[in-house]
Amino acid sequence: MRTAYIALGANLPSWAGPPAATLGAAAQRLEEFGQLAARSSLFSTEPVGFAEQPRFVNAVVALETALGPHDLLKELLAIEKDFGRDRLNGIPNGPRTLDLDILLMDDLEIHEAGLELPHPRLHERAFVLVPLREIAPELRIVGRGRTVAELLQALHRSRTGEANAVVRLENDQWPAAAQS
Ligand code: PH2
Ligand code: MG
Ligand code: MG
Repeated sequence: MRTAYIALGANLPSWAGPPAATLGAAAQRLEEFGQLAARSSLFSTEPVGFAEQPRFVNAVVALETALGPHDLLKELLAIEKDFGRDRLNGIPNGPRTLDLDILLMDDLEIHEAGLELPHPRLHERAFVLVPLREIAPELRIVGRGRTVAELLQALHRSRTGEANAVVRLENDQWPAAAQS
């Protein structure tokens, strides 16, 4: 078994409902491929990379799975598609019904066109690091030699006041639970 940390994000409604509902339904789909060992809270986050779009809802889950990274990626892309993700007409970093990114899988390092592990922009994205810190603050990121908490601290030091950038949401439909 491997542990994959997966980032979930959405800022357009899907057939499942608004972004928070999509994330809930997508997390449920992930359980087809293993066990959800932890899930962060949901966060409302400022769009990064392309400003003129709605705020995102983001979260991170830990999935214990027997799948290898390539098979897991294939399943994530299929789930994105089921929730209406249109990769052909989408703008890079633009609005989407669902984005599922593998952030890390144990200490695997992969550098391929369609799959990079750890995720190459993980350390510069508060919308990833804040939820990831909730469930795995002491997790050391292979290749960066730092823990999630340390990376987030470094990111905060390098940025000026973005008070609104990542805001925790209350949601009864989303059973957030840290790793035990
Ligand atoms: N995803 C992107 C680009 N920008 N911004 C936020 N806040 N959340 C995201 O999930 C996100 C983004 C590309 O995948
Ligand atoms: Mg992404
Ligand atoms: Mg993606």
